[in-house]
Amino acid sequence: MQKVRWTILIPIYLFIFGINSAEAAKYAVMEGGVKNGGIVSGQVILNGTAPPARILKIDEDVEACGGDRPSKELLVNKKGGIKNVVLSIEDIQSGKKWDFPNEFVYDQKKCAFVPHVLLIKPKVQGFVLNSDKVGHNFHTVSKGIYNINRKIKAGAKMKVKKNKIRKAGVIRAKCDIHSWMKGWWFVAKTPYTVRTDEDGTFSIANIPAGTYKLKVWHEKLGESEQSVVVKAGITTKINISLEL
Ligand SMILES: [Cu+2]
Repeated sequence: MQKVRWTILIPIYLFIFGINSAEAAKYAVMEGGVKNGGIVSGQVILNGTAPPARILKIDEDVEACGGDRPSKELLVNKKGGIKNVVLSIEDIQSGKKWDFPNEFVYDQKKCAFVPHVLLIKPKVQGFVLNSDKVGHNFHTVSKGIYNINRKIKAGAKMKVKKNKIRKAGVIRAKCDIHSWMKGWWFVAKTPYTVRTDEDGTFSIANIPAGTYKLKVWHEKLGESEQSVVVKAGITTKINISLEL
């Protein structure tokens, strides 16, 4: 009996302890700001030729939604630059202030999520709009970050109250009425988190000198990381190539 009890108790103890130590490693803003920080900038490129975009079949509320359209799951420009890749330095305990908006807006327009990838900070408040003439059933899927399943009527909006987005991580958004509607919310762990533009370029500024892991996330190309050395007052150029 004694043996059985311990095998149950030890994992429970480790589970609780694990949560506490994760809380302790939370990001803190450096007093007086970052002095002589470095910059990491570069470009994310697709290795090889981009396949033609998948065409989304619009088979519901066509009048309000519009017709078939290319998917935004992989946006590559003529030179191979990939849009909507999120780059982040997360193993940094303290640094610059959060320079993210204090309120976000996420729209549903022509039965598509705008922006396709939303970058926000934890606990932030915001609005999910419905700019369409039809209702949407806004539904999020995440590992305990922010899960909601709610109808938003035509022209209405839903407030996401402060602290509802509990922690950093990835949230998938969908609509249960229009199956093609897919979007992503990336909740940053630190303010050293950016998203690539149309050309696949990015820049992370004001980083205290040090060696960090640069995390790379893309909805279709997955997750990876690489080491980056940041030197005081210097821009470090990094080119990243991803494969399908
Ligand atoms: Cu919808």
